[in-house]
Amino acid sequence: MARRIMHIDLDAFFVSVEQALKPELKGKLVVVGGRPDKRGVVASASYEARKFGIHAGMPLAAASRLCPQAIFIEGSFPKYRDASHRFMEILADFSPFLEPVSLDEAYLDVTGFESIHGSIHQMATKIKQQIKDELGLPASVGIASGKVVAKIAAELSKPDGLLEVASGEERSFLAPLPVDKLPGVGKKTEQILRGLGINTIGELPTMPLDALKSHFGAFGEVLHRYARGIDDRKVEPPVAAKSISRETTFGKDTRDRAFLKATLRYLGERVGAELRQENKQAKCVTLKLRYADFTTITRRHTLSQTSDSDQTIFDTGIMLLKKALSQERQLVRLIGIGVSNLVEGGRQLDMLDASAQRQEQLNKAIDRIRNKYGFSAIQTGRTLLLKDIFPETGEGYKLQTPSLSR
Ligand code: DCP
Ligand code: CA
Repeated sequence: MARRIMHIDLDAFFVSVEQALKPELKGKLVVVGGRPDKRGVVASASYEARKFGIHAGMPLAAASRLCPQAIFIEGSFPKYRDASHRFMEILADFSPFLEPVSLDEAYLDVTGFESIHGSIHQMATKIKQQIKDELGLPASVGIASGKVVAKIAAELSKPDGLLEVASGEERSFLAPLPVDKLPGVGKKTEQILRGLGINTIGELPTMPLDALKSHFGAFGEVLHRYARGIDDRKVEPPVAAKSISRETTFGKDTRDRAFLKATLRYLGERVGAELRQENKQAKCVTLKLRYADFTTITRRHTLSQTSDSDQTIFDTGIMLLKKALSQERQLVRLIGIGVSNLVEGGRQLDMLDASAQRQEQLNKAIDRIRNKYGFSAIQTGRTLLLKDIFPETGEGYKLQTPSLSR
């Protein structure tokens, strides 16, 4: 039986979340990313604003020149993360075969689900309706026998769209589209293909496979397959993390111990929070350092007892840091800390002494507040030093890489 794969992508995600919270913004020229007089780029633009040529990644100043009357919003990551969680929960109610791709995008394998919903098309309509009813957000859905075609169908249907490509129609559906619609085809690949006289996806398979391979290596073979609408990749639910880590590169190389420790504390707390959120305990702590000359070292320590406490992660990190710095005189360019050899579940409370219990209660209370108000709501002693370095919430949206991956 042909597979039925859905690709669901929220429209103008950050903007739509702002509009759901403030309905007076609906239908307006809205840009999320920051004030136009600030540095920085557009994260998301409403479809109305896109008509003026505004798009994600464009400097805010340029966006404001194109459309001075647009409403510019700073945005706040915890709201988007919350909406993303609830979006994924709705999808998970429809099928257990769910693969989140980024905050606002996921694949769902719904093969064989026709009978429950009448048809896959009707199922998609229900999914869209539920996202609208519960979150107030518009979504677009593509349905096809594989991921590539489903994703492209969703994109073409935007905004608030629904497009199903019947089994057997994949190749003719793709044929008239420009080659850069295929995943992995960026500006460079597109240019080479154009040089070879290939502009549409339909023209791609007319090239001999060997010729494609000679230009693009293994990717040439993938392109040849995708262009014919063939994509057997499975929808893969996320596997539990094998390790959790956080790292940061400094704006300026440093040997300042207090600063290095404060950074380590901040990163260690992020690792600890995620560890507890996943209800895991770690057996190993790893420190990573990159020096000014780009030499990178990792130092690992095995704990005598598994732990999920910030203090243990931090203390171990500091011990490894002291040792490493005593062996190397160079300035430090990057610091990171991670945990590995993870095991399920919390410890038995009776195994803990009183102070460890207090520590555990404190960690849990901190996690609760952070979950509610965002990561920077609480900063313990040493990380206060970092306020100047991470003036934002400390969350990833400033990094412009919306992703659930670690
Ligand atoms: N994002 C970002 N910076 C970028 C691209 C995206 O911060 N350069 C954030 C804001 C987007 C969200 O990720 O709202 C989702 O990215 P999409 O590419 O899916 O874009 P949108 O959802 O905004 O619009 P579309 O309707 O085209 O999916
Ligand atoms: Ca989107």
